[in-house]
Amino acid sequence: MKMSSGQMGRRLLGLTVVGMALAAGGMALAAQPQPWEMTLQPAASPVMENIISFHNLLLVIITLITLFVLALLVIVVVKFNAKTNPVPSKTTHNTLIEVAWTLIPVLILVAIAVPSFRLLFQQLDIPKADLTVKVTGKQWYWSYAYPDNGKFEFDSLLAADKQPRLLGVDNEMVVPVNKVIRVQTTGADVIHAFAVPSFGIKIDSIPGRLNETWFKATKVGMYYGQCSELCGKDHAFMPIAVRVVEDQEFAAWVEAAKKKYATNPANTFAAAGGQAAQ
Ligand SMILES: [Cu+2]
Repeated sequence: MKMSSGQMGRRLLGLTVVGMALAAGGMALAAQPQPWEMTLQPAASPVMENIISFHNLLLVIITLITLFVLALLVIVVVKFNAKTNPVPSKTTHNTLIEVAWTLIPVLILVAIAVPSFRLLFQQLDIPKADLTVKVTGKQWYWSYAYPDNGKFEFDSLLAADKQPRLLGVDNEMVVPVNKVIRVQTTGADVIHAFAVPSFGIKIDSIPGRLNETWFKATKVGMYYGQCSELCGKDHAFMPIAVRVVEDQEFAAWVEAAKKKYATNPANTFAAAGGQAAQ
């Protein structure tokens, strides 16, 4: 990604303005791609916070390695070109250097592996869930079922007239703040993938298989994601919109949703008596 210093300055200014707006707006967060965005979307879950700090650590390590290799290349080009060094040395072995260039990269990899595995375990070792939402990827929309809250299910389709463009949907997935949400996902037709960057989740929705992940949203607000597995012609038009709300608001939404979706023809979950049907 190449940017002129002017663009960089504008980007930094934009970030500052966004930061100030977020601070002024309290805890509500609207996480979506921003113009001139360079970094990851802001974190709204413990896993994503750790993904961002791991990413930043790797960025430092890889920058130092790249600068070191660049420095070596410059030294070789300047000091050992045919003009300045007409008679090359015939050296073929140097034990000390060979041991160093084997051991140091190993140590760097071990240093990276420790936080990497810690993060992997945090993602895969699902804590005791407060709420389960079953997400089914379909061509080309998502269905959300709430087996713990009255077993209703509803479809969530792209709403062409809604903002943000290509991310707004008619029926959002709604979850309570600061609760462990277990996401179970499957595909009804082909492979889709359920991904919400701010929660640090991305998991394949595979027909005939139930995949599981989790998130704990730490800030109320709107969060957007997209299907992340090429699934057909409208792959780009099946966004994921998650509204994170306070507990009471969630309870009120559940009551309304039970009535609203009771007669939903897509509500195969309740119709099958709670047995997951596709
Ligand atoms: Cu898809």
